[in-house]
Amino acid sequence: MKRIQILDSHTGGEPTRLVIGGFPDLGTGTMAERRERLAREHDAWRAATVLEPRGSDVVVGALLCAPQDPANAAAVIFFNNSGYLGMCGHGTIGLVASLAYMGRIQPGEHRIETPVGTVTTTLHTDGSVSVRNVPAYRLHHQLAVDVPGYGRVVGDVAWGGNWFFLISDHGQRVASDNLEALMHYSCAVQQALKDQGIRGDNGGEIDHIELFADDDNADSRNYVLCPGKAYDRSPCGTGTSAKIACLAADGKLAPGAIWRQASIIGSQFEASYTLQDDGKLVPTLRGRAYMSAEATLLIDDADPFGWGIRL
Ligand code: PYC
Repeated sequence: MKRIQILDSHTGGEPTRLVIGGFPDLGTGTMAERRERLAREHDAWRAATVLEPRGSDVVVGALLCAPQDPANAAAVIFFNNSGYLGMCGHGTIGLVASLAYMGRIQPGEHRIETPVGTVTTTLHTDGSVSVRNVPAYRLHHQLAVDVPGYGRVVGDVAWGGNWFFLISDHGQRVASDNLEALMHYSCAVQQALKDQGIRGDNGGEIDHIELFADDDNADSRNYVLCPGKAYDRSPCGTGTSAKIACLAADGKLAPGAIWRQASIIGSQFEASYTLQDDGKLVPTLRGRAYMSAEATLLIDDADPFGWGIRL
């Protein structure tokens, strides 16, 4: 019997399963190198943790690692049903809440290493968490893609810790009673980007699709398709960062101004940005996670689905 120790939380409805023990040792190196080693040599552990029958398409896994720099609070590798993520905003908020639950951190600032850079988090005394993300930027403005079944779709390509295609003019109803249509549309866009070779910098796959609509209680409501055909229940921290980069590029959001991004289920993140001396835009997101489980996953060697159901 193999055992994996986990803490589950959710951030605005989006689950994070933090692995605190049981995975193979990934050794030393940068978080990008350790993510590569996990993917290449130990991917079965990702699958066992987040796929059915223990997990589901919506669960985002987070492997807690020792930081390279001992001054940092932790290091993390994010993964899901289809592979590995760069950064994850909701997951970082879940990680910080979990570290607090474990008694490993107190309110204050804590730096976390990720495969795409180190982020600075703040655990506030009210339990909410701010994440000063990696720099975000818009790569393409109003890029047209031909989407079979839907025609010409125009959107921005932006980096917020993952690659996003952001669409405002989509003709879809961005509402929680229209999830099937939103999934169909966003998957078609995702596939069209892939088929037409449209990528981010360094060949990065644009694997997140983000649709926007007006919202009565926030500045905007989004629907975010994540890789693996699951939609984000939270407003998506990296997606909100990408949105902030586009708003700033359009001159629609000033440094320090608050942007309230609602998710498709009505949960919210507050976001703003600062400009570094080198001109890079650094988004900060604020949200809250709640602990939902503390458990040990069991993998029985005799179980034909013990390492997850891979279809
Ligand atoms: O919050 O950045 C995020 C995120 C990425 C995928 C799911 N959530």
